Parts: sequence; structure tokens; C-alpha cells
Amino acid sequence: MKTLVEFIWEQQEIVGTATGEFSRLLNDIGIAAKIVNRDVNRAGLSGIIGDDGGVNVQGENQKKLDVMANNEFIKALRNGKQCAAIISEENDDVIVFDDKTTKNAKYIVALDPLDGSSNIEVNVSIGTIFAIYKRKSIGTTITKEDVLQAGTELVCGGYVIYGSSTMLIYTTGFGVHGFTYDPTCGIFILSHPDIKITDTGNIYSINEANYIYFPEGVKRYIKYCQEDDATTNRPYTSRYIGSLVSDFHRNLLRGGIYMYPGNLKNPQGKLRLMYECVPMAFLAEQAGGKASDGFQRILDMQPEHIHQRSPLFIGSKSMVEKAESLMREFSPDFLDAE
Ligand code: AHM
Ligand code: MG
Repeated sequence: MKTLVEFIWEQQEIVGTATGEFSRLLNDIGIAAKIVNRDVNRAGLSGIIGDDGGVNVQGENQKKLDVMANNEFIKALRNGKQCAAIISEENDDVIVFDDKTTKNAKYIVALDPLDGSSNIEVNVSIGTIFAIYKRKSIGTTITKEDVLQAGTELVCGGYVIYGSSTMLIYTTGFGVHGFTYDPTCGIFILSHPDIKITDTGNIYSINEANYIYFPEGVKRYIKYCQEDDATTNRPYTSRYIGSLVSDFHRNLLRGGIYMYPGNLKNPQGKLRLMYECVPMAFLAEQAGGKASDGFQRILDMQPEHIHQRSPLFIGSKSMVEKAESLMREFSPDFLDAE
């Protein structure tokens, strides 16, 4: 039995970066996850279900649990002192810590504290998504270059799923590893070492209600998924929870594709590049899968602002490649036509 903390240390020693700072940072994320897990579990009893009354920078109503989860992560990262700044879905601007120790910390964390929050009230699995970058500047104030880094610079990507059991999954570029939370002793235990996604699968996940607004390439891909072809195991099966963490997690373990494409109303789709698409893309690639905006690799995209959106096609490699080929054939100019 190996705990998350033991595993992180072991991995750091293998790659020769065992200064302890990164281990402590990941441990701080684990601490916040446990508190959020407790609150999510008790939400129906403790009066923290429902709207908070606030609206975030994307114009979405904030739920009480969104705000609570955001506060817990900020608190844990501030107290842990290994993170110099946070980019959060719930904060318009970058949160920069400026106390004596923390302002020299090496890392920057981007996070969606509670993803899939429209599912909170109905007891459906939700999650936290996080991305860790190493800052470029040390000893000065945080710069734009520290904050707006491409996914290729990512040090760690991961998520926590608050589901029928709570799990923390992460990668630092040496495989994808999953830990299940044991609530009786309060620790994350390694349960899914070295997760791999199959090259193809039979699940497709997309909000088909947006069909009429989709690019032609996406419409063709949906039809492809629905055609009868025994050699490729089609028709596939459709599964869409509406919670990226849960949809991605299922497809990672079973094989499949998740899509949130651009549409005529929102050509860049809905998901945020830095704290939703990029960490998931790192995990997908590390598991042997693929992540794309329909034309280019998600990890190669250079963010221009912290809340930037991007279309996302992610999961089993062959399935993403098929979707990309239909996008190129039938909707080559879709993203240029904004
Ligand atoms: P959120 O960060 O505001 O919760 O939005 C992201 C979520 C994803 O988890 C999910 O896949 C998607 O939004 C669902 O959107 P839709 O309801 O348009 O299908
Ligand atoms: Mg989200």
C-alpha cells in the first residue's frame, strides 16, 4: 500500500528533483481536496447548495460550493507557501501572494476549483482540475511570461473526482497515476498506477443539443460514431454527464472521446484553455491518448489571456485523429471565421 505522499517523494527521487517543494505543493492540493470532498459530501445537509449570488468573469452564476472550493484551495496553497500565484476560474485576475516566503516560491497553479458545478445540486460527480507551472522569474514580481505559459511547459496536470469514491489523478510527465481516497484514515492511496487509455474505444461524449450550431466536421463525426460497422465496433455508445472531470475519467479508463467543439454561437467553445483543456491534455497524452482543438495540439497553444477558451477533442488517439480529419476536410476555416 503506497500513499500519495510516499509516491510523490519516490517519483521525485527517481527524476532527481527531490527538493521537497513540489512534493509539498502537491500535498497542499491533496489537503484542499480532502476538505472540498468533505464539504461536497455534506452539501445537502449544510446549506451550501445553490447560487452564491456572485457572477464570475465568464458571466456564469457562482454556486456556493464553487466559492467555498475556491477559498479552500487558495487557503491551502497560501499556507503551504510553495505557490507564488494562482489562476482560478473563479477570480477575474491572477492572485499573487506577496508575503516574504511565498513571493519567491517556484510554482504557479492554474485551477478550476469545482468543475461541473451545474451538477452540484443533483448529486452527480464533479471535480477539481489543476495545472502546475514553474515560474520563469525568481526574486521579482510575477511577470506575464510566468503566467501565460504554453502547455508544453507544464510541470504537472491533474484532477480530483468527487464521485462514488474520491480519486486524485496526476501526471508529471512520467505516466498517469491514480489515488483513491480512504475516508476512514484520511489518505489517498495508490490504486491505479500507470493508467493507459486504449488507442480506440466505443464511447463518444458530446452535448448533442448543440448539434445545429456545430461545424460540419463535428456533425460528420457524430454521424460516423452512429453508423453501423462491425469491424470498428460501431455504432459507438453515447455517454455525456456534463462534467468534464467525470466524462474524461470514464473515457480514460474505458476508452473513448470527449468533445466540446466550437459552435456558431461560440467558435471557441466553452472550456477554458489553461485550467481545463491543458491539464486534461497532458494527462491524455501521458496515458497514450491525444488532445486537440480540432486542428492543433492543445499543449502547443500559447495562451493570450488567463481565461481564454478553446475547443477540445480529447481521449483515445485514433478517435481524436478521426475527428480531426473530418474537421480538416469539412470545416477547415471554422476557427478563422470568428
Ligand atoms: P464549469 O467550469 O462552469 O463547470 O463548466 C465546465 C463544464 C464541463 O465540466 C462540462 O463538460 C461542460 O461544462 C458542460 O457544458 P454544457 O452544459 O454546455 O454541455
Ligand atoms: Mg470548469
